[in-house]
Amino acid sequence: MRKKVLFTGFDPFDQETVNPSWEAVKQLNGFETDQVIIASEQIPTVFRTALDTLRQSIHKHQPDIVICVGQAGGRMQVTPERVAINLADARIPDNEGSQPIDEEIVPGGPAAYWTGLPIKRITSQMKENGIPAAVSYTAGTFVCNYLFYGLMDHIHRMSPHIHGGFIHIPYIPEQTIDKTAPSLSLDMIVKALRIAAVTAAQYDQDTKSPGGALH
Ligand code: PCA
Repeated sequence: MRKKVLFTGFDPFDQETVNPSWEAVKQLNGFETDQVIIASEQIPTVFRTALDTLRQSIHKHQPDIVICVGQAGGRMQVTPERVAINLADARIPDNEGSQPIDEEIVPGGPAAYWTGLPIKRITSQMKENGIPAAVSYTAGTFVCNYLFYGLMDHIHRMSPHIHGGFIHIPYIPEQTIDKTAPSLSLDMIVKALRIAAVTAAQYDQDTKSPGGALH
């Protein structure tokens, strides 16, 4: 059966004029194969509003799979995230000026949630298709981790049939003209996300293959 996949991307933050997560996921809106049909929505880089918008998008699209995507400037690879932690600890203010420090996202909630996506399979499929990719074990403590934790909390409490998770992506080249930082082309990022959607639609379970990090 064809699976409905909801992708989300963020609006630009931290003085950037684009966010590659939104640039990429908006290209996937309406994409269909025998296995998937994709819808995309934009999420504000704002604590609290981000989660409200995500919940509304889930309600609107009734997806089988939710993949939230965010920019991780400085990373060299596409990085499916393994774990979301119950901590908001912002180094910079969000797009509406709030900067939570050492706050629990869900007071009294579990310290962490695991991803619900087959991230090792997704990562190896990306690499087989020539895309630099690696599993990540931290989504940070800013709005991306906040959205990821909120997504997993929503799934655990309200919609356990949904498979959900988070993927961080590098800058795109136009963002690095004046920076010493790695980037990946938008085409490659779009291809990586398409692979993630199809792989998540094919497999509920991950493989048990080596892939951990040494540090
Ligand atoms: N990246 C930020 C928030 C929005 C985005 O695209 C993060 O990694 O938290």
